[in-house]
Amino acid sequence: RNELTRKSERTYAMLKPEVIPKMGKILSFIEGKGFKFNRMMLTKISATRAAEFYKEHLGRPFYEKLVNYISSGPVLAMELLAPSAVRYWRINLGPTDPVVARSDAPNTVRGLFGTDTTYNAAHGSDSPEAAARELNLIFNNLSSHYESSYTIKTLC
Ligand code: RTP
Ligand code: MG
Repeated sequence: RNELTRKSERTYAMLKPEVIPKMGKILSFIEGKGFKFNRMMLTKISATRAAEFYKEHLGRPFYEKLVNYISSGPVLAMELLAPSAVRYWRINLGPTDPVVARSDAPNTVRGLFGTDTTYNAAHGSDSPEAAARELNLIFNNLSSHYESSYTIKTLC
């Protein structure tokens, strides 16, 4: 009929400290794209955990600034569920630099809510393996709400 059940995927999304005061608008945007909020936690990440989280960037010129920034205030940690969630969330996040996003992909989280390459509103895992690592690191063994199927209402 008009519902399809597809295998879902999980991704790790995180609203960064500078957008916490306007998280409602961003959550509406995410909800409007059809993601399910599977786990969600407003939390502060310690500098040690932030360093572990971003260890792939160790040695890059922006690494320390990034770790300091992410551990400087509350973040909204989210497990999002959707078909092809990793790729779908990266598309909706937009380019790393919000200035680029505003010209190339304006209707994205970074295009709409980001400021610059450091204050770029949100994070998204870049692969299912990265998502699993990041979700474990941030949520430990907190339970998930939904099952791993995802029902899509279609117009056909
Ligand atoms: P993310 O991991 O946060 O979803 O972003 P991304 O894949 O688009 O960007 P990535 O290359 O993984 O970089 C991770 C975060 O580091 C900060 N960054 N600053 N040149 C810079 O100052 C610079 N480059 C990257 C950004 O906050 C980026 O999201
Ligand atoms: Mg990345």
